[in-house]
Amino acid sequence: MKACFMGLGYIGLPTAIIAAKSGVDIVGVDINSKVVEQTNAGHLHIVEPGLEALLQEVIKSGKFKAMSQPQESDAYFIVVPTPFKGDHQPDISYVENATRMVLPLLKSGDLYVIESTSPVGTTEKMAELIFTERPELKGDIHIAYCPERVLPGNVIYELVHNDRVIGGIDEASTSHAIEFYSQFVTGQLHPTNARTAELCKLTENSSRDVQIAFANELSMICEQAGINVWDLIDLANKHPRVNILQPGCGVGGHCIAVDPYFITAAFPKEARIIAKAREINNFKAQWCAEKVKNAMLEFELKNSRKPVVAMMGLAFKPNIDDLRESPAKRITTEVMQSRNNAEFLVVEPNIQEHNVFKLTPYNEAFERADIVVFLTSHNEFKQLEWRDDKVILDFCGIFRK
Ligand code: SAJ
Repeated sequence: MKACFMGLGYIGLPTAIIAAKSGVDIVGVDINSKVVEQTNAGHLHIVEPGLEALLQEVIKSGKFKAMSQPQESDAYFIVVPTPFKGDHQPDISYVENATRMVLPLLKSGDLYVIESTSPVGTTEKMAELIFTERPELKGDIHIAYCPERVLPGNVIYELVHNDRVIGGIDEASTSHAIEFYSQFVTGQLHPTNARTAELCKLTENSSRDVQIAFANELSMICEQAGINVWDLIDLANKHPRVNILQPGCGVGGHCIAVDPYFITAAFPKEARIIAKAREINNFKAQWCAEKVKNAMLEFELKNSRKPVVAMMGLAFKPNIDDLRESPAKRITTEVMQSRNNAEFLVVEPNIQEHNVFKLTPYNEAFERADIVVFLTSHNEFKQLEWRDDKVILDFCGIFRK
C-alpha cells in the first residue's frame, strides 16, 4: 500500500511517519521546499518529543520520502491548514489546492481523506470538485473525513491510542478509511458520515472553549465579590456531577481559540453560546490587561515612582514554548505599549530568546519587580513563595492552595 500525505506540519508529518512505521509506503508532500529538504535529511521542522528518531528510522527503512509533488498512490490525505480570511471566515483554499494537486493522480479504488479542521460540508464540496473534474471516478473512489485530536507534545502516543471519528460520503468510503487507519490506530475507530465527523471536531474544541469561558466568567464575578475563584471551583467540583475547568488570562493556541469560529461563521443565528464563549475568553485577556494597567497607576500614585513590572509567561499554556495566539503575549504587548516608561521584565522560561521581548530569568524578575503578573502557570513559577511586599496579580492560579 502506498499513501501520499499532503502537508507536513504539526499533524501531517507525525501521522505520515507513524503510518510509514506501520509498513505503509509514504510520500510526504509539502509546498515548502525547505521543509522537504530538512525532512529528507532526518531533521524535524516542528517540536515534538521522540519524533525525530522515528523519522530517521522510517527514512532508513525506505518507507518514507518527502517530496514537493504528490506521487501516484492508493490513498491520499489532506493535512493542510485552514486559516481565516477577513472576519473569521474559514478559508478552505489550501484544502482545495491540495485536492487539485492529487486530482490527476486519482484512479479507481483509491482513498481520499481530509484531516484538516474544516467547515461542515467541505468533504462534500471536495467530492463535487473531484467528480466534476473526473466524472469517470464517480462511485469508484472512496472519500472521507477523519479529524485528529492529538495534544502537541504527546502526539506519538495519542496518534496511536486515541479513538477517532471517521465519516465517509457513503458507507463504502467510511469502511475503506477505517481499514486504512486500523493499520496504526489501536484506539476505537467510530464510523459516521462526513458532515457529522466535520462538526464533531469543531464541537470538541468549542465545548472546551465554552467550559473555559464559564470558568473565566466566574473569575471576574469572584473578583467583584471578593471570593477566591480557585477555592470556589475546587468546592463546586466536589459535587459528583460538576466539573468546572480552570480560569486563566484568556484562551490561546491554534485550535480552541480558532475552531469555534468555523461554527459561528456558518451558523450565526444558531451558534449563540459558542459565539458568546469566544467573546468572554477574548474579553478576559482585555480585563487582565486593564487590571495590570490599574495596578501600575495605583503604584505610581502611592509611591511617586514608576513600578518595575514582571510579566510572567508568554506561552499560550503551561510548560510549552508555543506562543501562537497566546493571550499572555497579547496582554504583555498591550500593557508595555500603554506605559512605555515603566520598566518591564518579561519572562518565558521555555524559550531562550525572542525577537521582540528581552527575556529575564524568572527568579530575577520576581525578586526585582514591584508588580508581578502571572499569566501562564509554568511549573517553575510554582516554586516561588508569596511576598506581601509586592503587588501580585495571579491570573492563572500559581498560588492557589
Ligand atoms: N485553558 C484554560 N483553562 C483550562 C484549560 C485550558 O484557560 O482549564 C486554556 C489554555 O491555557 C490554553 C487554551 O485553553 O490557552 C487551550 O489549551 P488546551 O490544552 O485546552 O488545548 P490545545 O489547543 O493545546 O489542544 C486542543 C485539544 N482539544 C481539546 O482538548 C478539546 C487537543 O485534543 C486537540 O487536538 C487540539 O486542540 C486541536 O488540534 O484541535
